[in-house]
Amino acid sequence: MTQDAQQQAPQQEVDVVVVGAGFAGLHALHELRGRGLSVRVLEAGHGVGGTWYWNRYPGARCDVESTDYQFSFSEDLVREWRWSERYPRQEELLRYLDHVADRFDLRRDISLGRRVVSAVLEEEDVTWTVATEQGERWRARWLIMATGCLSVPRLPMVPGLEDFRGDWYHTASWPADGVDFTGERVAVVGTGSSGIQSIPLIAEQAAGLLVLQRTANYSVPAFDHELGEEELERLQQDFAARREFTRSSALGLAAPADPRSALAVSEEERRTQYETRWRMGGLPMIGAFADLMVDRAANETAAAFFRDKIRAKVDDPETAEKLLPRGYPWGAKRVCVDSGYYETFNRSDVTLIDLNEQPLRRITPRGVLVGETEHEVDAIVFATGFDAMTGALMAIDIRGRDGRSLRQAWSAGPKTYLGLAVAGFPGLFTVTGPGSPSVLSNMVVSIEQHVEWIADAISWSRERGTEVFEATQEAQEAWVEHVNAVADSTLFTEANSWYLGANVPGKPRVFMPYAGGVGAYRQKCDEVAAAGYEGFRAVPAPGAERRRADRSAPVVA
Ligand code: N01
Repeated sequence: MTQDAQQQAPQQEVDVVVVGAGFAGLHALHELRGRGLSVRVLEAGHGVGGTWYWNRYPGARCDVESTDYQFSFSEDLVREWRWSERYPRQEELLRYLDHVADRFDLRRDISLGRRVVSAVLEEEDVTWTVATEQGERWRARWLIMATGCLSVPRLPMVPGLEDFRGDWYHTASWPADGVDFTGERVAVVGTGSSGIQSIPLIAEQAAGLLVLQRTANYSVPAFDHELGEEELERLQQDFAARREFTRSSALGLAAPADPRSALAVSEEERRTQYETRWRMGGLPMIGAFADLMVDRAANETAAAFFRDKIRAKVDDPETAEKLLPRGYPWGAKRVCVDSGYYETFNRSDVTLIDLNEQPLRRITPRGVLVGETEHEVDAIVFATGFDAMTGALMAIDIRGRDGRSLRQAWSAGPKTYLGLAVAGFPGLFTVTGPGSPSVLSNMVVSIEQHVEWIADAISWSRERGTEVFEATQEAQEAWVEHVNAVADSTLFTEANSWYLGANVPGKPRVFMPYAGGVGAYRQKCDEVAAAGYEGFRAVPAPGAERRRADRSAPVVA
């Protein structure tokens, strides 16, 4: 639809427009509706679920344990939902989110298949007009961008894809009815979390698999298992205490981080600690010692442990050497969690190609040209990641004060106050935005904290008759400086990761998430609220008094 046609489209009015119906959007709708606000959720997908709606590739599952990766806002929901495995599969997460949408009668306020293309502030009465590609326009005082951090898939800039005669897929926009690779020769490009999860399963099905690796990653085994009745019962009973713990933890995970330095213990003790954490499976490895992400020597002890593990798992020493991560600190790229990834390279029908030795030059009609060799394949899977954290926001033409766009405001990298608000964009909030712990944390814990904080802020503002508030430039500058200072004190900035936007050509190199920890961040947000939303200024919104008088009694969902 053209911009002119969009401007002509009839307008509907609500208190809040929420963009996205994943974990964040669903929770925002439930929370705000419960406070008596009218809400419309606009979702591009044809179902709810966000990341779990799109990422249907084989082996897709969460690397946070199921009991910790669920909503806590309803004790009944926690009691009712029976997780089947330690790490939830995509199908189960999607079923869970569908259940949440039904259980809390959320669907009546969600419009599916609506891609938001613009959000324009009308400064005079401080309202947002949000337009969809499908031709609707919604007006709202408040705009909540629950657009996800990893929701804009990236294809590599390799020539020739349009000539490829086989089928190709991106892990993050996988066909809903699945793909059958039986009898096919398949190439997977990319060895981040999505590649590492899908490669073992694709290898099992395909007639042959080529793995095209540019950067080897550190991966820890999941040691996944089905949850028996007894274990599930115990986890459910412990849920409240676990969640309380995660809220003040560094990463939003239930496994306590060890406060010791990796360098303060003997080699034997260190080895025992790594071995214990390794056997716990999954992300608790990150908390093995306190200084792994701030001290290069400490970090190297973890890297060496991983190298030994990889060598022990892979039969062919040459392949094992290629799989060893090099040139960046352990953990500076997202640590992956796998089930049988390294072991897959012991199969005779799986070949690892190191693109550092020979580059991927082009896609040909019959396959991939690596160096001077053409490898014929029937299908290509791109596990090549996302335009992370800012991609979904930049894809929308968001215009704040003086018609200034978010793209302009963030041309040198994202700038936010607390990862929640942007100066010059009154009434707009981002959930798990840049400048908040976000992708460095258990997303559900961070999403809940953000949604509840935003809902409190909106309630507070409405009670005072201001209706809208806006981050000040000074508060934003100070927060950005703090976020950068914390990042600079870590090893995160030493890898070319998507945390820094390094995977997207031309994207400003800025470390986007806040590395100060979930607990410390929550405390800061709470202090800001307790001080009357320090760093925000009230924006008088004409019509606020009238609108409040018109409002019907709160609806309790
Ligand atoms: O994406 P990635 P992802 N030629 O960006 C390679 C979350 N997640 O979808 O590192 C060749 O990590 C690229 O190589 P390099 C999780 O937060 C979670 O796997 O740029 N290769 C890299 O190997 C995760 O971190 C879960 O050198 C190219 C890969 O593609 C995030 O999503 C599961 C290339 C991309 O890896 C993103 O993970 C899945 C090119 N031109 C995802 N361009 C769980 O919960 C890129 N690559 C478990």
